[in-house]
Amino acid sequence: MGQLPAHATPIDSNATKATQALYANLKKITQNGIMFGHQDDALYGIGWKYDWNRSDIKSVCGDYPAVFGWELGHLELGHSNSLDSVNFDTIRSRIREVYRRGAVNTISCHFNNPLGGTAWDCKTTSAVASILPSGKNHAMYNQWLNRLAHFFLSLRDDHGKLIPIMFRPFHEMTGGWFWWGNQQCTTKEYIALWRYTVNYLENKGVHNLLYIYSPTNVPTSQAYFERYPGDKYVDILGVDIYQDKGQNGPENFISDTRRDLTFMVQAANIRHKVAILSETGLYNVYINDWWTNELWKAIENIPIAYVLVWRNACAGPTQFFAPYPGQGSAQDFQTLKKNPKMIFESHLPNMYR
Ligand code: BMA
Repeated sequence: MGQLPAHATPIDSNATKATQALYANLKKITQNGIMFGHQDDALYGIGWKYDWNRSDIKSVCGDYPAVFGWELGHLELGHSNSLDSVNFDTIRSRIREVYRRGAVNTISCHFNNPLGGTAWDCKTTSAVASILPSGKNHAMYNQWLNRLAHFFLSLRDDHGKLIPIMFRPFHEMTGGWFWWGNQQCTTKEYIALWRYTVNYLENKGVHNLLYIYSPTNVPTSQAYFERYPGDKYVDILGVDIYQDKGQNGPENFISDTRRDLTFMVQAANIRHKVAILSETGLYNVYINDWWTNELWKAIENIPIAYVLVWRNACAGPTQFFAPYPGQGSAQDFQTLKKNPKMIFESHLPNMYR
């Protein structure tokens, strides 16, 4: 442990001042409570799309989330729209708006399979190897990263300063449903891909990122850290755990989440990192008191910086993880909002100083 810094500093020694401040403040905020986050909150919701300043969360409880999630899948291909059909210029301008208001941004990437197909295309076990330095698609991967770097470097505030982003690539790697999953590549390949990606972006001058490692529901700390790229390559320890009707029913959801977050917080304290619940939710929130009776019970008294629920899709099959006006769990969400330990945008201290 001798080489670890005495306090939380980003892995990127050239991280911008605002990025360093965000990191220290993520650690600090755990003393006050847990920030609430929502994926694609500022882009669309149930029955609307791209309305400026609109948010299903705000419509229900009067305040914006403190953390806003965004998705960049298909940016790697050079497309102008994401895999969820959102224009990347729109995403950029909304990120700026969120930053202007003082809230925090996090980005995920469902990159297409470099051997063909979507992120969920898992037929091959050579996709990761194909983009590593000796792989046949290596040059193409560099091109993907160039596009990503270009986007990150275009995220600037009104004074031209870079906007800090919590970046969450290659998530849920302890599952087998993405081409970077544990059935699709070896641990060695996964770690090589992660480290290559971090080094490449840093070398391209991208210094506004905090990197999130986010496995999915795992039984032990050992399983959690199986594919960990190392303390020099990860800033934030996350985990993705959803509630569902099967194995992850209410009891298991609460106990599994508490189990994982508890060992993650312990590890984060020892390693001078930050712990979060990077993705959670109950598909279409069909339990009306899910917020206070299940989500809150899964995180209560555990010092994580934030919890983020997945998106409220405005197109395609009904898919939502946050309430909207009139939705069955909206009232219970208002109760959660009153919990002084849940932090929404208007309660945030300055996160960038
Ligand atoms: C998934 C689903 C998909 C979506 C993807 C990326 O979990 O919500 O519909 O395309 O995330 O946002």
